[in-house]
Amino acid sequence: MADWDLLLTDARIATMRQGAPDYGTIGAGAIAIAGGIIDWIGPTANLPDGTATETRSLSGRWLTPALIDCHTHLVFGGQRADEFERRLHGVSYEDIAAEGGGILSTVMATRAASDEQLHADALTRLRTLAREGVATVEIKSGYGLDRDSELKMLRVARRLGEHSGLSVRTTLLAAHTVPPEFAGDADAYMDHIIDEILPAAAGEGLADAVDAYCESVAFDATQVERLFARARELDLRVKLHADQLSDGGGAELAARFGALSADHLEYASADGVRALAESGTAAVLLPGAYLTLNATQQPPVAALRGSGVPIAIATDCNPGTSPLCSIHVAMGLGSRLFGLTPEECLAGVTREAARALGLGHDRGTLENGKRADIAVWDLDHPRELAYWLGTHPLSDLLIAGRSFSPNP
Ligand code: DI6
Ligand code: FE
Repeated sequence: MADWDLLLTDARIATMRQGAPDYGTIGAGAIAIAGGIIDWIGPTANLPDGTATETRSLSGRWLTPALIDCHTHLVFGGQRADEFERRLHGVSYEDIAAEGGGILSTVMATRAASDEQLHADALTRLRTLAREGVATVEIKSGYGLDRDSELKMLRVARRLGEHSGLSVRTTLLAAHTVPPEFAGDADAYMDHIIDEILPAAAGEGLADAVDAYCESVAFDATQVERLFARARELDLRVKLHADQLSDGGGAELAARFGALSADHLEYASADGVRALAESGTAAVLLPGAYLTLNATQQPPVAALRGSGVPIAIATDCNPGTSPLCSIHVAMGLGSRLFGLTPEECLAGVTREAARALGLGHDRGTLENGKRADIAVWDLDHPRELAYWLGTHPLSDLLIAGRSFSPNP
């Protein structure tokens, strides 16, 4: 007879299983959890014999996989509301970057900030996400742009994973833009990343993946290719900020290196989409950046959908282009701005977001053998998650089978 730590009964369950219709719904379901893992899930009527240390009746509440924010820049110093204001007076994002503002202004603030300050500010943002049902968050570096500052950011991100109770995946984004020390010489800075920063981050086990900003204001495909080749030698998976402001061949490049994800993709070409489909690379759509930049070119959702590319959604929480710290608003914008269905939005912050982090085997759906990361909602139906903007219908968040309180 089975011996469980926790048994959840009388639940409606959106399992979000791959290929299952209608959110993979189990109408009157139960979940049995042992050792932080889902040991059994199904209709309560079929529950096998077993004993549980604790049983909770959920009174018909909806359960979904806990949410996953698979693209954030949560660790940074300062804020850039001044640039936001200037952009509303007509100055472009590219112009501000060319003046030495933009990403570089956050680099200065991040270099100047102490570890403690960075940690405290990011923890506040992490808890804000957790209050919305988020259990797993990806955090990128990219506002240090020298070895010590990039490692400082990654260490802060790792420490957040160890102390916050949430699961944090770290990504090295030293190739975010060219720092002042290498002004005008992107190739030399790329050499520095390849020879110094990347091996140091890999040596300390600080990065779960490597990212780059492939864009006219940052690095071109040839430069990123050199970085990805080195990442591959070090056994690190890659992902890419691709084709956001122009078609720089980013989707094709990401696919060529079997990237976990290609993110943004507003200007991705038909060839790019085909390449992503063939390589199994996830598309991560970032409607917060689209909205903030007042963009008009939509990502090729119909083509992505039609060719079976997994579509994830994330906040891209960053001080420049997406000061958005709400996965619910990201979902709501995904449907309103990009035409994603509420079910695609929920899959985009669960199953497909897990895939975009290389964690699809472990979380993102509610199935036997997966981590018991479960969000409990006060909702009539999970389609409401993309429908409401600005409400907090979370009733409980279980991380590895334990109720998680985001409040200290
Ligand atoms: N993600 C990024 O990293 C860049 N754009 C985006 O969507 C720039 C972030 C920034 O301006 O700080
Ligand atoms: Fe980003």
